[in-house]
Amino acid sequence: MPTARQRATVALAATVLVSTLLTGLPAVAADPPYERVLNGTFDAAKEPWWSSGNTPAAVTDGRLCAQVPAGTVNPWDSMIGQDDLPIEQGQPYTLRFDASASRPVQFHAVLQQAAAPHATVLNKTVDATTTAQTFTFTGTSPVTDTHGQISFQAGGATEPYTLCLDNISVTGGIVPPGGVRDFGPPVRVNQLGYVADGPKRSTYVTTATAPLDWRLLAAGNQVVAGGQTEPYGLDALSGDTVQLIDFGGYRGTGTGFRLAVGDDVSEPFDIGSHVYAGLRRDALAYFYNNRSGIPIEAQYVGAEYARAAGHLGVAPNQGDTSVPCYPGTCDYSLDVRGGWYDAGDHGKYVVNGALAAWQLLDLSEETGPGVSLKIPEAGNRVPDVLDEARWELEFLLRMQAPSGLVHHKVHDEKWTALGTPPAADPQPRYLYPVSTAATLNLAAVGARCARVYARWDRQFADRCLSAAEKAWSAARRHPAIYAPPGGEGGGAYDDTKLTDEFSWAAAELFAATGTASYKRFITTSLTAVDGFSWQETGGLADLALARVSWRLPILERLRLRGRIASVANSYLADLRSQGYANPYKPADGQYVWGSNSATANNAMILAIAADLTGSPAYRSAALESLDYLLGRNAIGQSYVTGYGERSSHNQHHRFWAHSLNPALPSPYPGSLAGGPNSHLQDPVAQRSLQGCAPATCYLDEIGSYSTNEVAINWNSALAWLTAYADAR
Ligand code: G3I
Ligand code: 9MR
Ligand code: CA
Repeated sequence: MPTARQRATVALAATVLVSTLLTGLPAVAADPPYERVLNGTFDAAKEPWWSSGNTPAAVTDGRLCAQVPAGTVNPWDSMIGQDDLPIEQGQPYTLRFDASASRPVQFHAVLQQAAAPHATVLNKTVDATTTAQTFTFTGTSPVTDTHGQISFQAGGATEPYTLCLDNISVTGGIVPPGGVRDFGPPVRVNQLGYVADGPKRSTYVTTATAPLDWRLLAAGNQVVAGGQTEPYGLDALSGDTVQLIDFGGYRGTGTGFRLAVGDDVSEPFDIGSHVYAGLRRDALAYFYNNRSGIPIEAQYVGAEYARAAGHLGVAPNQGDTSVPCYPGTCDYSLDVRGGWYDAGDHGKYVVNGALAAWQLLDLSEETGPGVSLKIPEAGNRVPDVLDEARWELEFLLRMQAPSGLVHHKVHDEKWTALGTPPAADPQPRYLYPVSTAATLNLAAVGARCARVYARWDRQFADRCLSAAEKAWSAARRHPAIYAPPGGEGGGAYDDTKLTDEFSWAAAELFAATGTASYKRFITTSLTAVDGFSWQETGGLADLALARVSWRLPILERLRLRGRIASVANSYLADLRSQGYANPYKPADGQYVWGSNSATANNAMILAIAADLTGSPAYRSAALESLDYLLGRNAIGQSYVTGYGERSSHNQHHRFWAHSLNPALPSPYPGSLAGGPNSHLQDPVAQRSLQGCAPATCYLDEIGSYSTNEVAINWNSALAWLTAYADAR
């Protein structure tokens, strides 16, 4: 995990800024000169510095040292560099660095456009000796480009040598890091729309402290309702001073409404009973689009999104049809075809896959058969949402070794480049070792599968149950096999606390079978602070029991309902106490990776509490949570592709990489971005979001995987919530 060392990088660059994270105040950029490189001091990590494949580089004694090979021709045949430095036309830049080499050598220091025509700010010859010296060069940029590149070009050597660099700095330019951000109109609304009989609120960013008049405008601009704003004050997590607008008294429906305060006018939105009808389908279409091992056909998704099947062994793919264990970990191969790609990458990870499949199974219990989808299985008499979940379940079953233990994940040896469609991935793929967490995830989702599928396909339900029971016994015999360390080419999904996984699996097995002996392993319950996630599954035990409360004695049933209601109360309070209503309010004031899924999952808990208690306040809060995801937030961003005027459309994805390659499509409509992440865990976020207020730490850029990736467990949460919002 990159967290610790990347935090160090952040801390370093943050010295030029007044950090919101520390002061709680909105970010204020210091005056120029601005530092343009990241991690120029190599205190811990190498990233985001890179080097040519023939020039291995590593951090040694706090410097970056590279092994420059002999026998290359051009200076750029052996490089060390960093990308995405912004350069501005007519602005002077100063490059400063320390360099030494294992023998006296010459190399080039270059600041230029990364891509053709490579317009150059400076290109200087450096005479390095065995003693470190400081070099300073200046130049003026002939162009404006956000993709400037600093490189040290050492090609053309006749003998190999070691080149060490440190304290690299590039200063210049007048645009503050990250540029000037545009958050759209200060009247923030749900840019998709409001459910006719649901809550209708908006947040207005203003320094005014007294109530103001608001107007609701219909499509033709006529005022159809009006009232007074309610002063709120400083919203801590955004740094905004806001007022609230409640237009719930308006009973009309239609499209193209806008809210206005003075001259400030919101983005347009609808009001209707079925504003989520389209999104609930698209949120589920995410899964077909991300299937592995099957062609994605134009008849279901349109020509633009059609693509060849990935990882069936057709060149250049190596195929998931017979994947060997990671060298030295076991001596067999498994057929682990199918399933969904996890996210923007081509990995398939059992813990996350199980959670996402579980959420679709739970959705089928929440709303019944649900809507029909454009998938090959449509019309087979099984609800389409279950067909989709089964695509993943079949893969999860394949990940089980004969011992009953389950492999943690399958992924590429190295990360492929963005813009690589699944079928073009040439990397070797490996099966990574078994883990107790993956095993328990299969036990849990397998048990849920057995219960849900019982009325649709008895045979499949039986397969699910026997795999689940086998997994459970294997996990009992091997309770502490932890996920292997991250490594290259795939996510870690690491977890060293498994009491929650044992408890969830036991609850699902009890729910499926009624076998009392599982009950003593149910040791966790839902808590507001943990909610649930791929890593923290303790709360899912209660959500499992809630589906079969008839199996519990009356007293236990009442307690269960009380626990879920008390968590819902807490989320309700969190939602009401924020300027931008949101049931996610992290206690430490920091947004996590995938924060949008925390919002959606907490909203799901509110919805389940509404089901259990009949309390309309919980349903309202669940619906109001969608406002946050769809634009009523600190940056006026709809985080769902294709829904809202200002919607995310550059998410991190290897096939939906239109922003890098115009021949590839943008993300499919209905794709949820990960959302604000305080920890700035990628170089793009580190460069552009220094000092961001937690709720604003988001960039709709393809490179920002820590704020702007898509993922199966995030879209499953959106699918669940939008289906709920549409069904009631
Ligand atoms: O558990 C700690 C918590 O105790 C702490 O308070 C909090 C704040 O620091 O951090 C929590 O851990 C976080 C963890 O997710 C669980 O939420 C880590 O900081 C955070 O780095 C970690 O992020 C995960 C990320 O991978 C990096 O491992 C995301 O949840 C996860 O969604 C993401 O998943 C990636 C896959 O690795 C690869 N495929 C794409 C996918 C989506 O981006
Ligand atoms: O693309 C990867 C994304 O799916 C992951 O969530 C992320 C963190 O594990 O890593 C991304 O891959 C990047 C890698 O970590 C570092 N080199 C650049 C990769 C992005 O293209
Ligand atoms: Ca856990």
